[in-house]
Amino acid sequence: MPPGPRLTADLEVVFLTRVLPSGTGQRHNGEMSDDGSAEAIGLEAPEGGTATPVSASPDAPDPEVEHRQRPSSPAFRKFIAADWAPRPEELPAPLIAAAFAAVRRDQVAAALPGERLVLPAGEFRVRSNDTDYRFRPHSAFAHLTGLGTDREPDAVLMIEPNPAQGDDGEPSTATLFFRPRAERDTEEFYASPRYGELWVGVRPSLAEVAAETGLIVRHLDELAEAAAKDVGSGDGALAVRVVRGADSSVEQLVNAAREAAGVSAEDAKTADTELARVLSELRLIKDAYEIHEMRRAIDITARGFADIVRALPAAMATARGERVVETAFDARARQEGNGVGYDTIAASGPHACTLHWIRNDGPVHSGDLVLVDAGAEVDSLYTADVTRTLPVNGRFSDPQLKVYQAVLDAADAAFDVARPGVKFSEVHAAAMRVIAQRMHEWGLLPGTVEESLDKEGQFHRRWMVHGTSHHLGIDVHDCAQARKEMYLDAELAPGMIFTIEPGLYFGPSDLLVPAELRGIGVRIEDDVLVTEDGCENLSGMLPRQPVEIEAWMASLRAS
Ligand SMILES: [Mn+2]
Repeated sequence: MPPGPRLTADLEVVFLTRVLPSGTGQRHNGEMSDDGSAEAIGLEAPEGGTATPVSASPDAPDPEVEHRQRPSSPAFRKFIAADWAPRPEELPAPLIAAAFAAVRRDQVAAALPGERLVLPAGEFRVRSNDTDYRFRPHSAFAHLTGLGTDREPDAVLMIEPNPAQGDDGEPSTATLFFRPRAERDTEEFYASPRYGELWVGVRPSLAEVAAETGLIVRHLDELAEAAAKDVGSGDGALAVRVVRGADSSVEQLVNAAREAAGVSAEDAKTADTELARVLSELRLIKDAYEIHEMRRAIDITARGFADIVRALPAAMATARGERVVETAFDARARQEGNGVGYDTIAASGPHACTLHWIRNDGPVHSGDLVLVDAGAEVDSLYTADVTRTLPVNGRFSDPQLKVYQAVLDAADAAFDVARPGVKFSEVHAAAMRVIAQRMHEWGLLPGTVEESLDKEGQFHRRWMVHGTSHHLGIDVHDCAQARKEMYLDAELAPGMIFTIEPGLYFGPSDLLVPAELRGIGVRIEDDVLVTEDGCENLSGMLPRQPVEIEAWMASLRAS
């Protein structure tokens, strides 16, 4: 997906995120059509629907209480607790990620020595009323524990100085606090929709998670005391930092301990920001496990794009064809991975000019291009991020080809410079030079190429407001808290993985561009691994050249 506002702000492009006001450029959008009127679907509009105030009565019954229908008699509780087979005694094997996570924890502890670092997995987020979103752990937590998929809600990783340090002990120790499964004689077992075994399945025991992660494990109930112990800023006291934004109750716990120790809110915030930076910069260079997982995510993604091509006839045959495209990919991502790493952009026709078009409710017409920006996330939570812009009927028209080739040339220019020692920002600059040249050749720029490339110009960016590249990994926009000197101004190094994703977007109402180009949006996005002497296009198995795309689409449709 296109880099978000944070990075583009660094690129000194401040006129982002909505290129088009809501509602423009959606000529195919089915909403608000005559057929959707109340009369057309046989409904009569209610009268006077604007003036009836509805106020909540203070005496209204609590629906949470009123609607519960779970049995709770002592006889029932005794009955449901009995006659279950014993738990398996065998412990699970260590996670492959566990050894890599241990090395990463040592790196974090070395960067902030002698401190307590608190990393929440996160809490359930409410989708509506009593229904939660599917749980995904915070990326820093996943990175430093090796736990992925939906593990473990409410858990907290704590890294702190080892009390045995000096007696040949490790300098730091890491403890995982989490909520182990409750036994069958508890109310949780049968009555808790969030944690109960009969609701969400058997959750792990302390011993099982210890075996998987190699971490010291403790019950979540012990967290509050452990997090606050010896916190302070004076001699012999311990500084503590917390990852913010993951779990408000853990944040409150840490903040209360710091406040009691006389740490100002401002100093606490500064300390936490620095922790976020350290954790973000730790992920700039991927280790062997991470590269392996990225390859898996990209392989699944490539298969998902083939599924999309096969689904295009079905997409053309229905009113909301973009949904057919989206769900074809979604099926592959869910079946082979954890899901999509971000909401798929399935943008047909002029919708391609809306950078984050994720409503995906438009039609897919023969003769249009469909821009699909999608990435599968594997169970370890590493995600691909790939975009292909495909001719719906299998053949590019001349105007489409003209735009596509310009974007491809920009991408190739970026690939040509991507190697160790080159600055991250130079990859973007290489792509932007091509875009500016083409816009000049097409007579769209108010001045010369150099005037447009100048910081005070940037006129070509009207048609590509997003950046060319972002780091990619366990977050789709990975390492986003890294300092500028470690990101945009840093030299590329082996093990970095980032996107190259130039685009051109000629909005349907853009009066500056020739009519034949209006409504055409193209992005080509690949995932790139920096090697010792250059770079590898990890998503290169998906065709990029127009003739290759046409041949690939034809072969998929023939099979
Ligand atoms: Mn991207």
